[in-house]
Amino acid sequence: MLDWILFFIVLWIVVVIPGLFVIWLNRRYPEEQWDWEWTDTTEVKFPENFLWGVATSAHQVEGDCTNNNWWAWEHAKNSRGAPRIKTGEISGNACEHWTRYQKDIACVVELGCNAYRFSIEWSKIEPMENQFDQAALTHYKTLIRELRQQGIEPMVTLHHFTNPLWFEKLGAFEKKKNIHYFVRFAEKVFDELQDQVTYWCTINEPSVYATMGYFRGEFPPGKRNIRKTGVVLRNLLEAHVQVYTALKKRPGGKEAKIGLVKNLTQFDPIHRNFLLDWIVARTLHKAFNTAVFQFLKTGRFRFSLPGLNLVRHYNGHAARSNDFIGLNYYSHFNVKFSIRRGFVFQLHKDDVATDMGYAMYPEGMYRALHELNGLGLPIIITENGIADKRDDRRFLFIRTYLYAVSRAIEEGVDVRGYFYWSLMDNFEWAEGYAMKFGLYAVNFETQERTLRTGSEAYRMSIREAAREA
Ligand code: IFM
Repeated sequence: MLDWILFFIVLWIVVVIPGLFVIWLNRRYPEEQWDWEWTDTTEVKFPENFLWGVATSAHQVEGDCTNNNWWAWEHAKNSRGAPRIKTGEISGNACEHWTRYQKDIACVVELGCNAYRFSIEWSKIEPMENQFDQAALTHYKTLIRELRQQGIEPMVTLHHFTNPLWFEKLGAFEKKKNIHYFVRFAEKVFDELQDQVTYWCTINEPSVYATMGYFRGEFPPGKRNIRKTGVVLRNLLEAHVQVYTALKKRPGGKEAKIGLVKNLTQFDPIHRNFLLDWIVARTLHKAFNTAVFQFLKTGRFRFSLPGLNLVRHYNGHAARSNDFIGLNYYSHFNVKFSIRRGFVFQLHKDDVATDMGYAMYPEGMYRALHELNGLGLPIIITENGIADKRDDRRFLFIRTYLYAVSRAIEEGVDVRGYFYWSLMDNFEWAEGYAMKFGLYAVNFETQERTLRTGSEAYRMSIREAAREA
């Protein structure tokens, strides 16, 4: 008798309860898959006054960013003597956007866009601690004036992955006590530009900065420490709240629209009937995505792994620290539990891969928008794009992703704008120049820009949306 009772207890613990849990997980987190053969991607509708933009960041396009942590990283070698950038390249002159910005604005106009997102290079504005370079500030003022003259709305990012060398040497965002340096820089830039700029992104992709620099070690400072990853993420979020609060108090603060830019990556289990794959997928989703959304919603930050509470934090102002939320959406990973490595990513056999290795999955954009809608904030898609050297997927990418955005809007999600990444090919961080994200191809010998065939989809979509509105 006792044997039977034991047998049933074990059966419940090992089979029935996990089985019921897996059924619940499947219902709660479906992996949306649309039938694209029967989908008319031209059936789209966008609100009036929608921001149609393209995005870049300073280090990736300007050239000569010699005074920041990335420049140092590009010139360093790893412990095996290999270059830090996979291709062995350095950012160097990049797209020479610093001097060629007028021609680049002409490209933005040619696309039919009404907005341009770019970042301010902190190391050029504040090359030494508390020494500000007025000429560099004037450069950005001129860029903004030119944009406005062409009817293009500027959107400024204050932090896009790079730190001045002096800040990096102080420990950058590893240390909470360093946050005030970033707040001071943000205030300085805001005071100079606020009369010409409405849209401000505080920090670009905090989870990517923390994960790539402190967990995977592929971005500077190349560390691999899970607790530190959580600490850096916490400090970046805290820096966002402090910058928001400080800017709101300054002249022009009330009128400005200030938000954090969050990259949302979708994680789904490879085997939807296998609990361990589910645990891996949900854990990654929580650490990479939900931890940030929870903080922005409730002020409570909790960075944890199953059975391991790594970092906790609370800031009561966090829930009121965004006028909009920026969404960068690129990727979808199917994950599988691995005894040796914890988890591995895997593409489905039917997936169309981008050159970055991850799959094209427009349904993921739709899911991301619905998830973000829970924050109750206007959403601006601050980045979305494809690395496609052969230019044989870009057209489809643009059409299907815009369809997904339109479908979410139709269902009530408050999306105010879409910025394609990127205006032109540029320095793709650890991947060097190999990844071609540009609507314009760049010949790095001659600096000539050429509109790619697939990019026509974006021009067409903007034109059609204007006709409909
Ligand atoms: O190039 C990057 C950008 O700097 C941040 N978001 C993702 C892009 C493509 O990987």
